[in-house]
Amino acid sequence: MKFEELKSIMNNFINDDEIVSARAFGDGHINDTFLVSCKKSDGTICKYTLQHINSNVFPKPNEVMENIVNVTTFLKNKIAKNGGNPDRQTLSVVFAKDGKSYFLDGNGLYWRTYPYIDDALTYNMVNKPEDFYKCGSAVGQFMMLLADYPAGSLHETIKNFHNTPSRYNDLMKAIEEDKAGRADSVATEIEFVKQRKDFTEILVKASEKGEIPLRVTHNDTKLNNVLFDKATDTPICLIDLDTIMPGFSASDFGDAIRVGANTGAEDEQELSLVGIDLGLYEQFTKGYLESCKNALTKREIELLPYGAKMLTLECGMRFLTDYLNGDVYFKTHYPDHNLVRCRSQFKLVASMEENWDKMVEINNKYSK
Ligand code: ADP
Ligand code: GN1
Ligand code: MG
Repeated sequence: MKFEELKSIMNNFINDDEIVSARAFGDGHINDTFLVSCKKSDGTICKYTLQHINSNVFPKPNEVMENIVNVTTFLKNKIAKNGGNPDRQTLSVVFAKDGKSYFLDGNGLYWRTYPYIDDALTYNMVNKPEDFYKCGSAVGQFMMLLADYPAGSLHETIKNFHNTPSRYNDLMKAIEEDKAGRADSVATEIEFVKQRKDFTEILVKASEKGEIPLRVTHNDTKLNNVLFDKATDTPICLIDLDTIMPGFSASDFGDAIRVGANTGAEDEQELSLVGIDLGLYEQFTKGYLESCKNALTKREIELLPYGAKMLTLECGMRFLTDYLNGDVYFKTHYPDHNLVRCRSQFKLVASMEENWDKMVEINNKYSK
């Protein structure tokens, strides 16, 4: 997008500041993110993250923003009470001049902005094992901070988001419809999923039977949604709050493992590089359980390794579904990108299956 266009959108949020630059940044698969820099009349520079909310993915962006305003307000109060920095340890919504938490432009696009959190960065892969230990604590703490948030007041921003059997059905429908004419070429991947149909039901069935509670969860805890402090390499906060909804602890645990404990990238083409790194799995499990095991039930703790495999399988299924539908959901950078991502996820699932006993052993070690 052109600078002038971004500038005119940003002008709906901020007043006298002079917008000096705007550029696309970030590796998210859903929203369009821009870093906007402004120079105030007194010469100080301030930066904002401007995002176009993907309304194909989030049909009701106003509800997404209502959740985010309420949750971040709640978090800010808690963080301040705990002696933390509420402007840095969670996102802050910048309200538009008309008082709304978003701006709807003439083309029907929804925009929102947050102050850019400076001296921070995100990773697509883990740099140092201890960073992933700290990441485990951050994910556990996030859930703890929201333990007394009124879950019933949250909008479900994407229906059945981590309902894996429902994702399975979406895939079967996509195979049936075969919109992009690609189903024949992915018979191996389809078979891989079909063989694991019963597995897809484990978390949802446990919930239906009342074995595990619904909690307020982030639901998108992959590594690059954790903002790290540049100087200390310590997580500052979880970002990308669009999918905060009632969910399972195992989903937040699992999605973080899916990305952070993979020896390869989410879209690694060389599948021999993809697998579960048990050292990193252990680091995250240790950090996560230290921060929240007292609040989790025995069954929830037991199901954490299942969450790791579930979220990896589910994400692979979602990439495959999108590939079959003609790449309409996730941003892709080349024609087979979704298929490459899917294969990398399935390779990781297979690696988890090979190392299953060790994953369970690690879980047992830190649950005591
Ligand atoms: P998406 O839904 O597309 O993943 P995100 O909200 O995760 O969008 O933002 C994309 C990237 O932009 C993040 O991974 C992070 O690197 C960066 N980012 C987003 N918000 C901020 C912020 N407030 N401060 C600093 N960096 C940010
Ligand atoms: C998307 O927005 P981003 O890139 O952080 C997706 C997640 C997937 C992830 C796969 C709203 O996350 O569910 O796990 O891609 N977000 C949404 O990398 O669908
Ligand atoms: Mg993101």
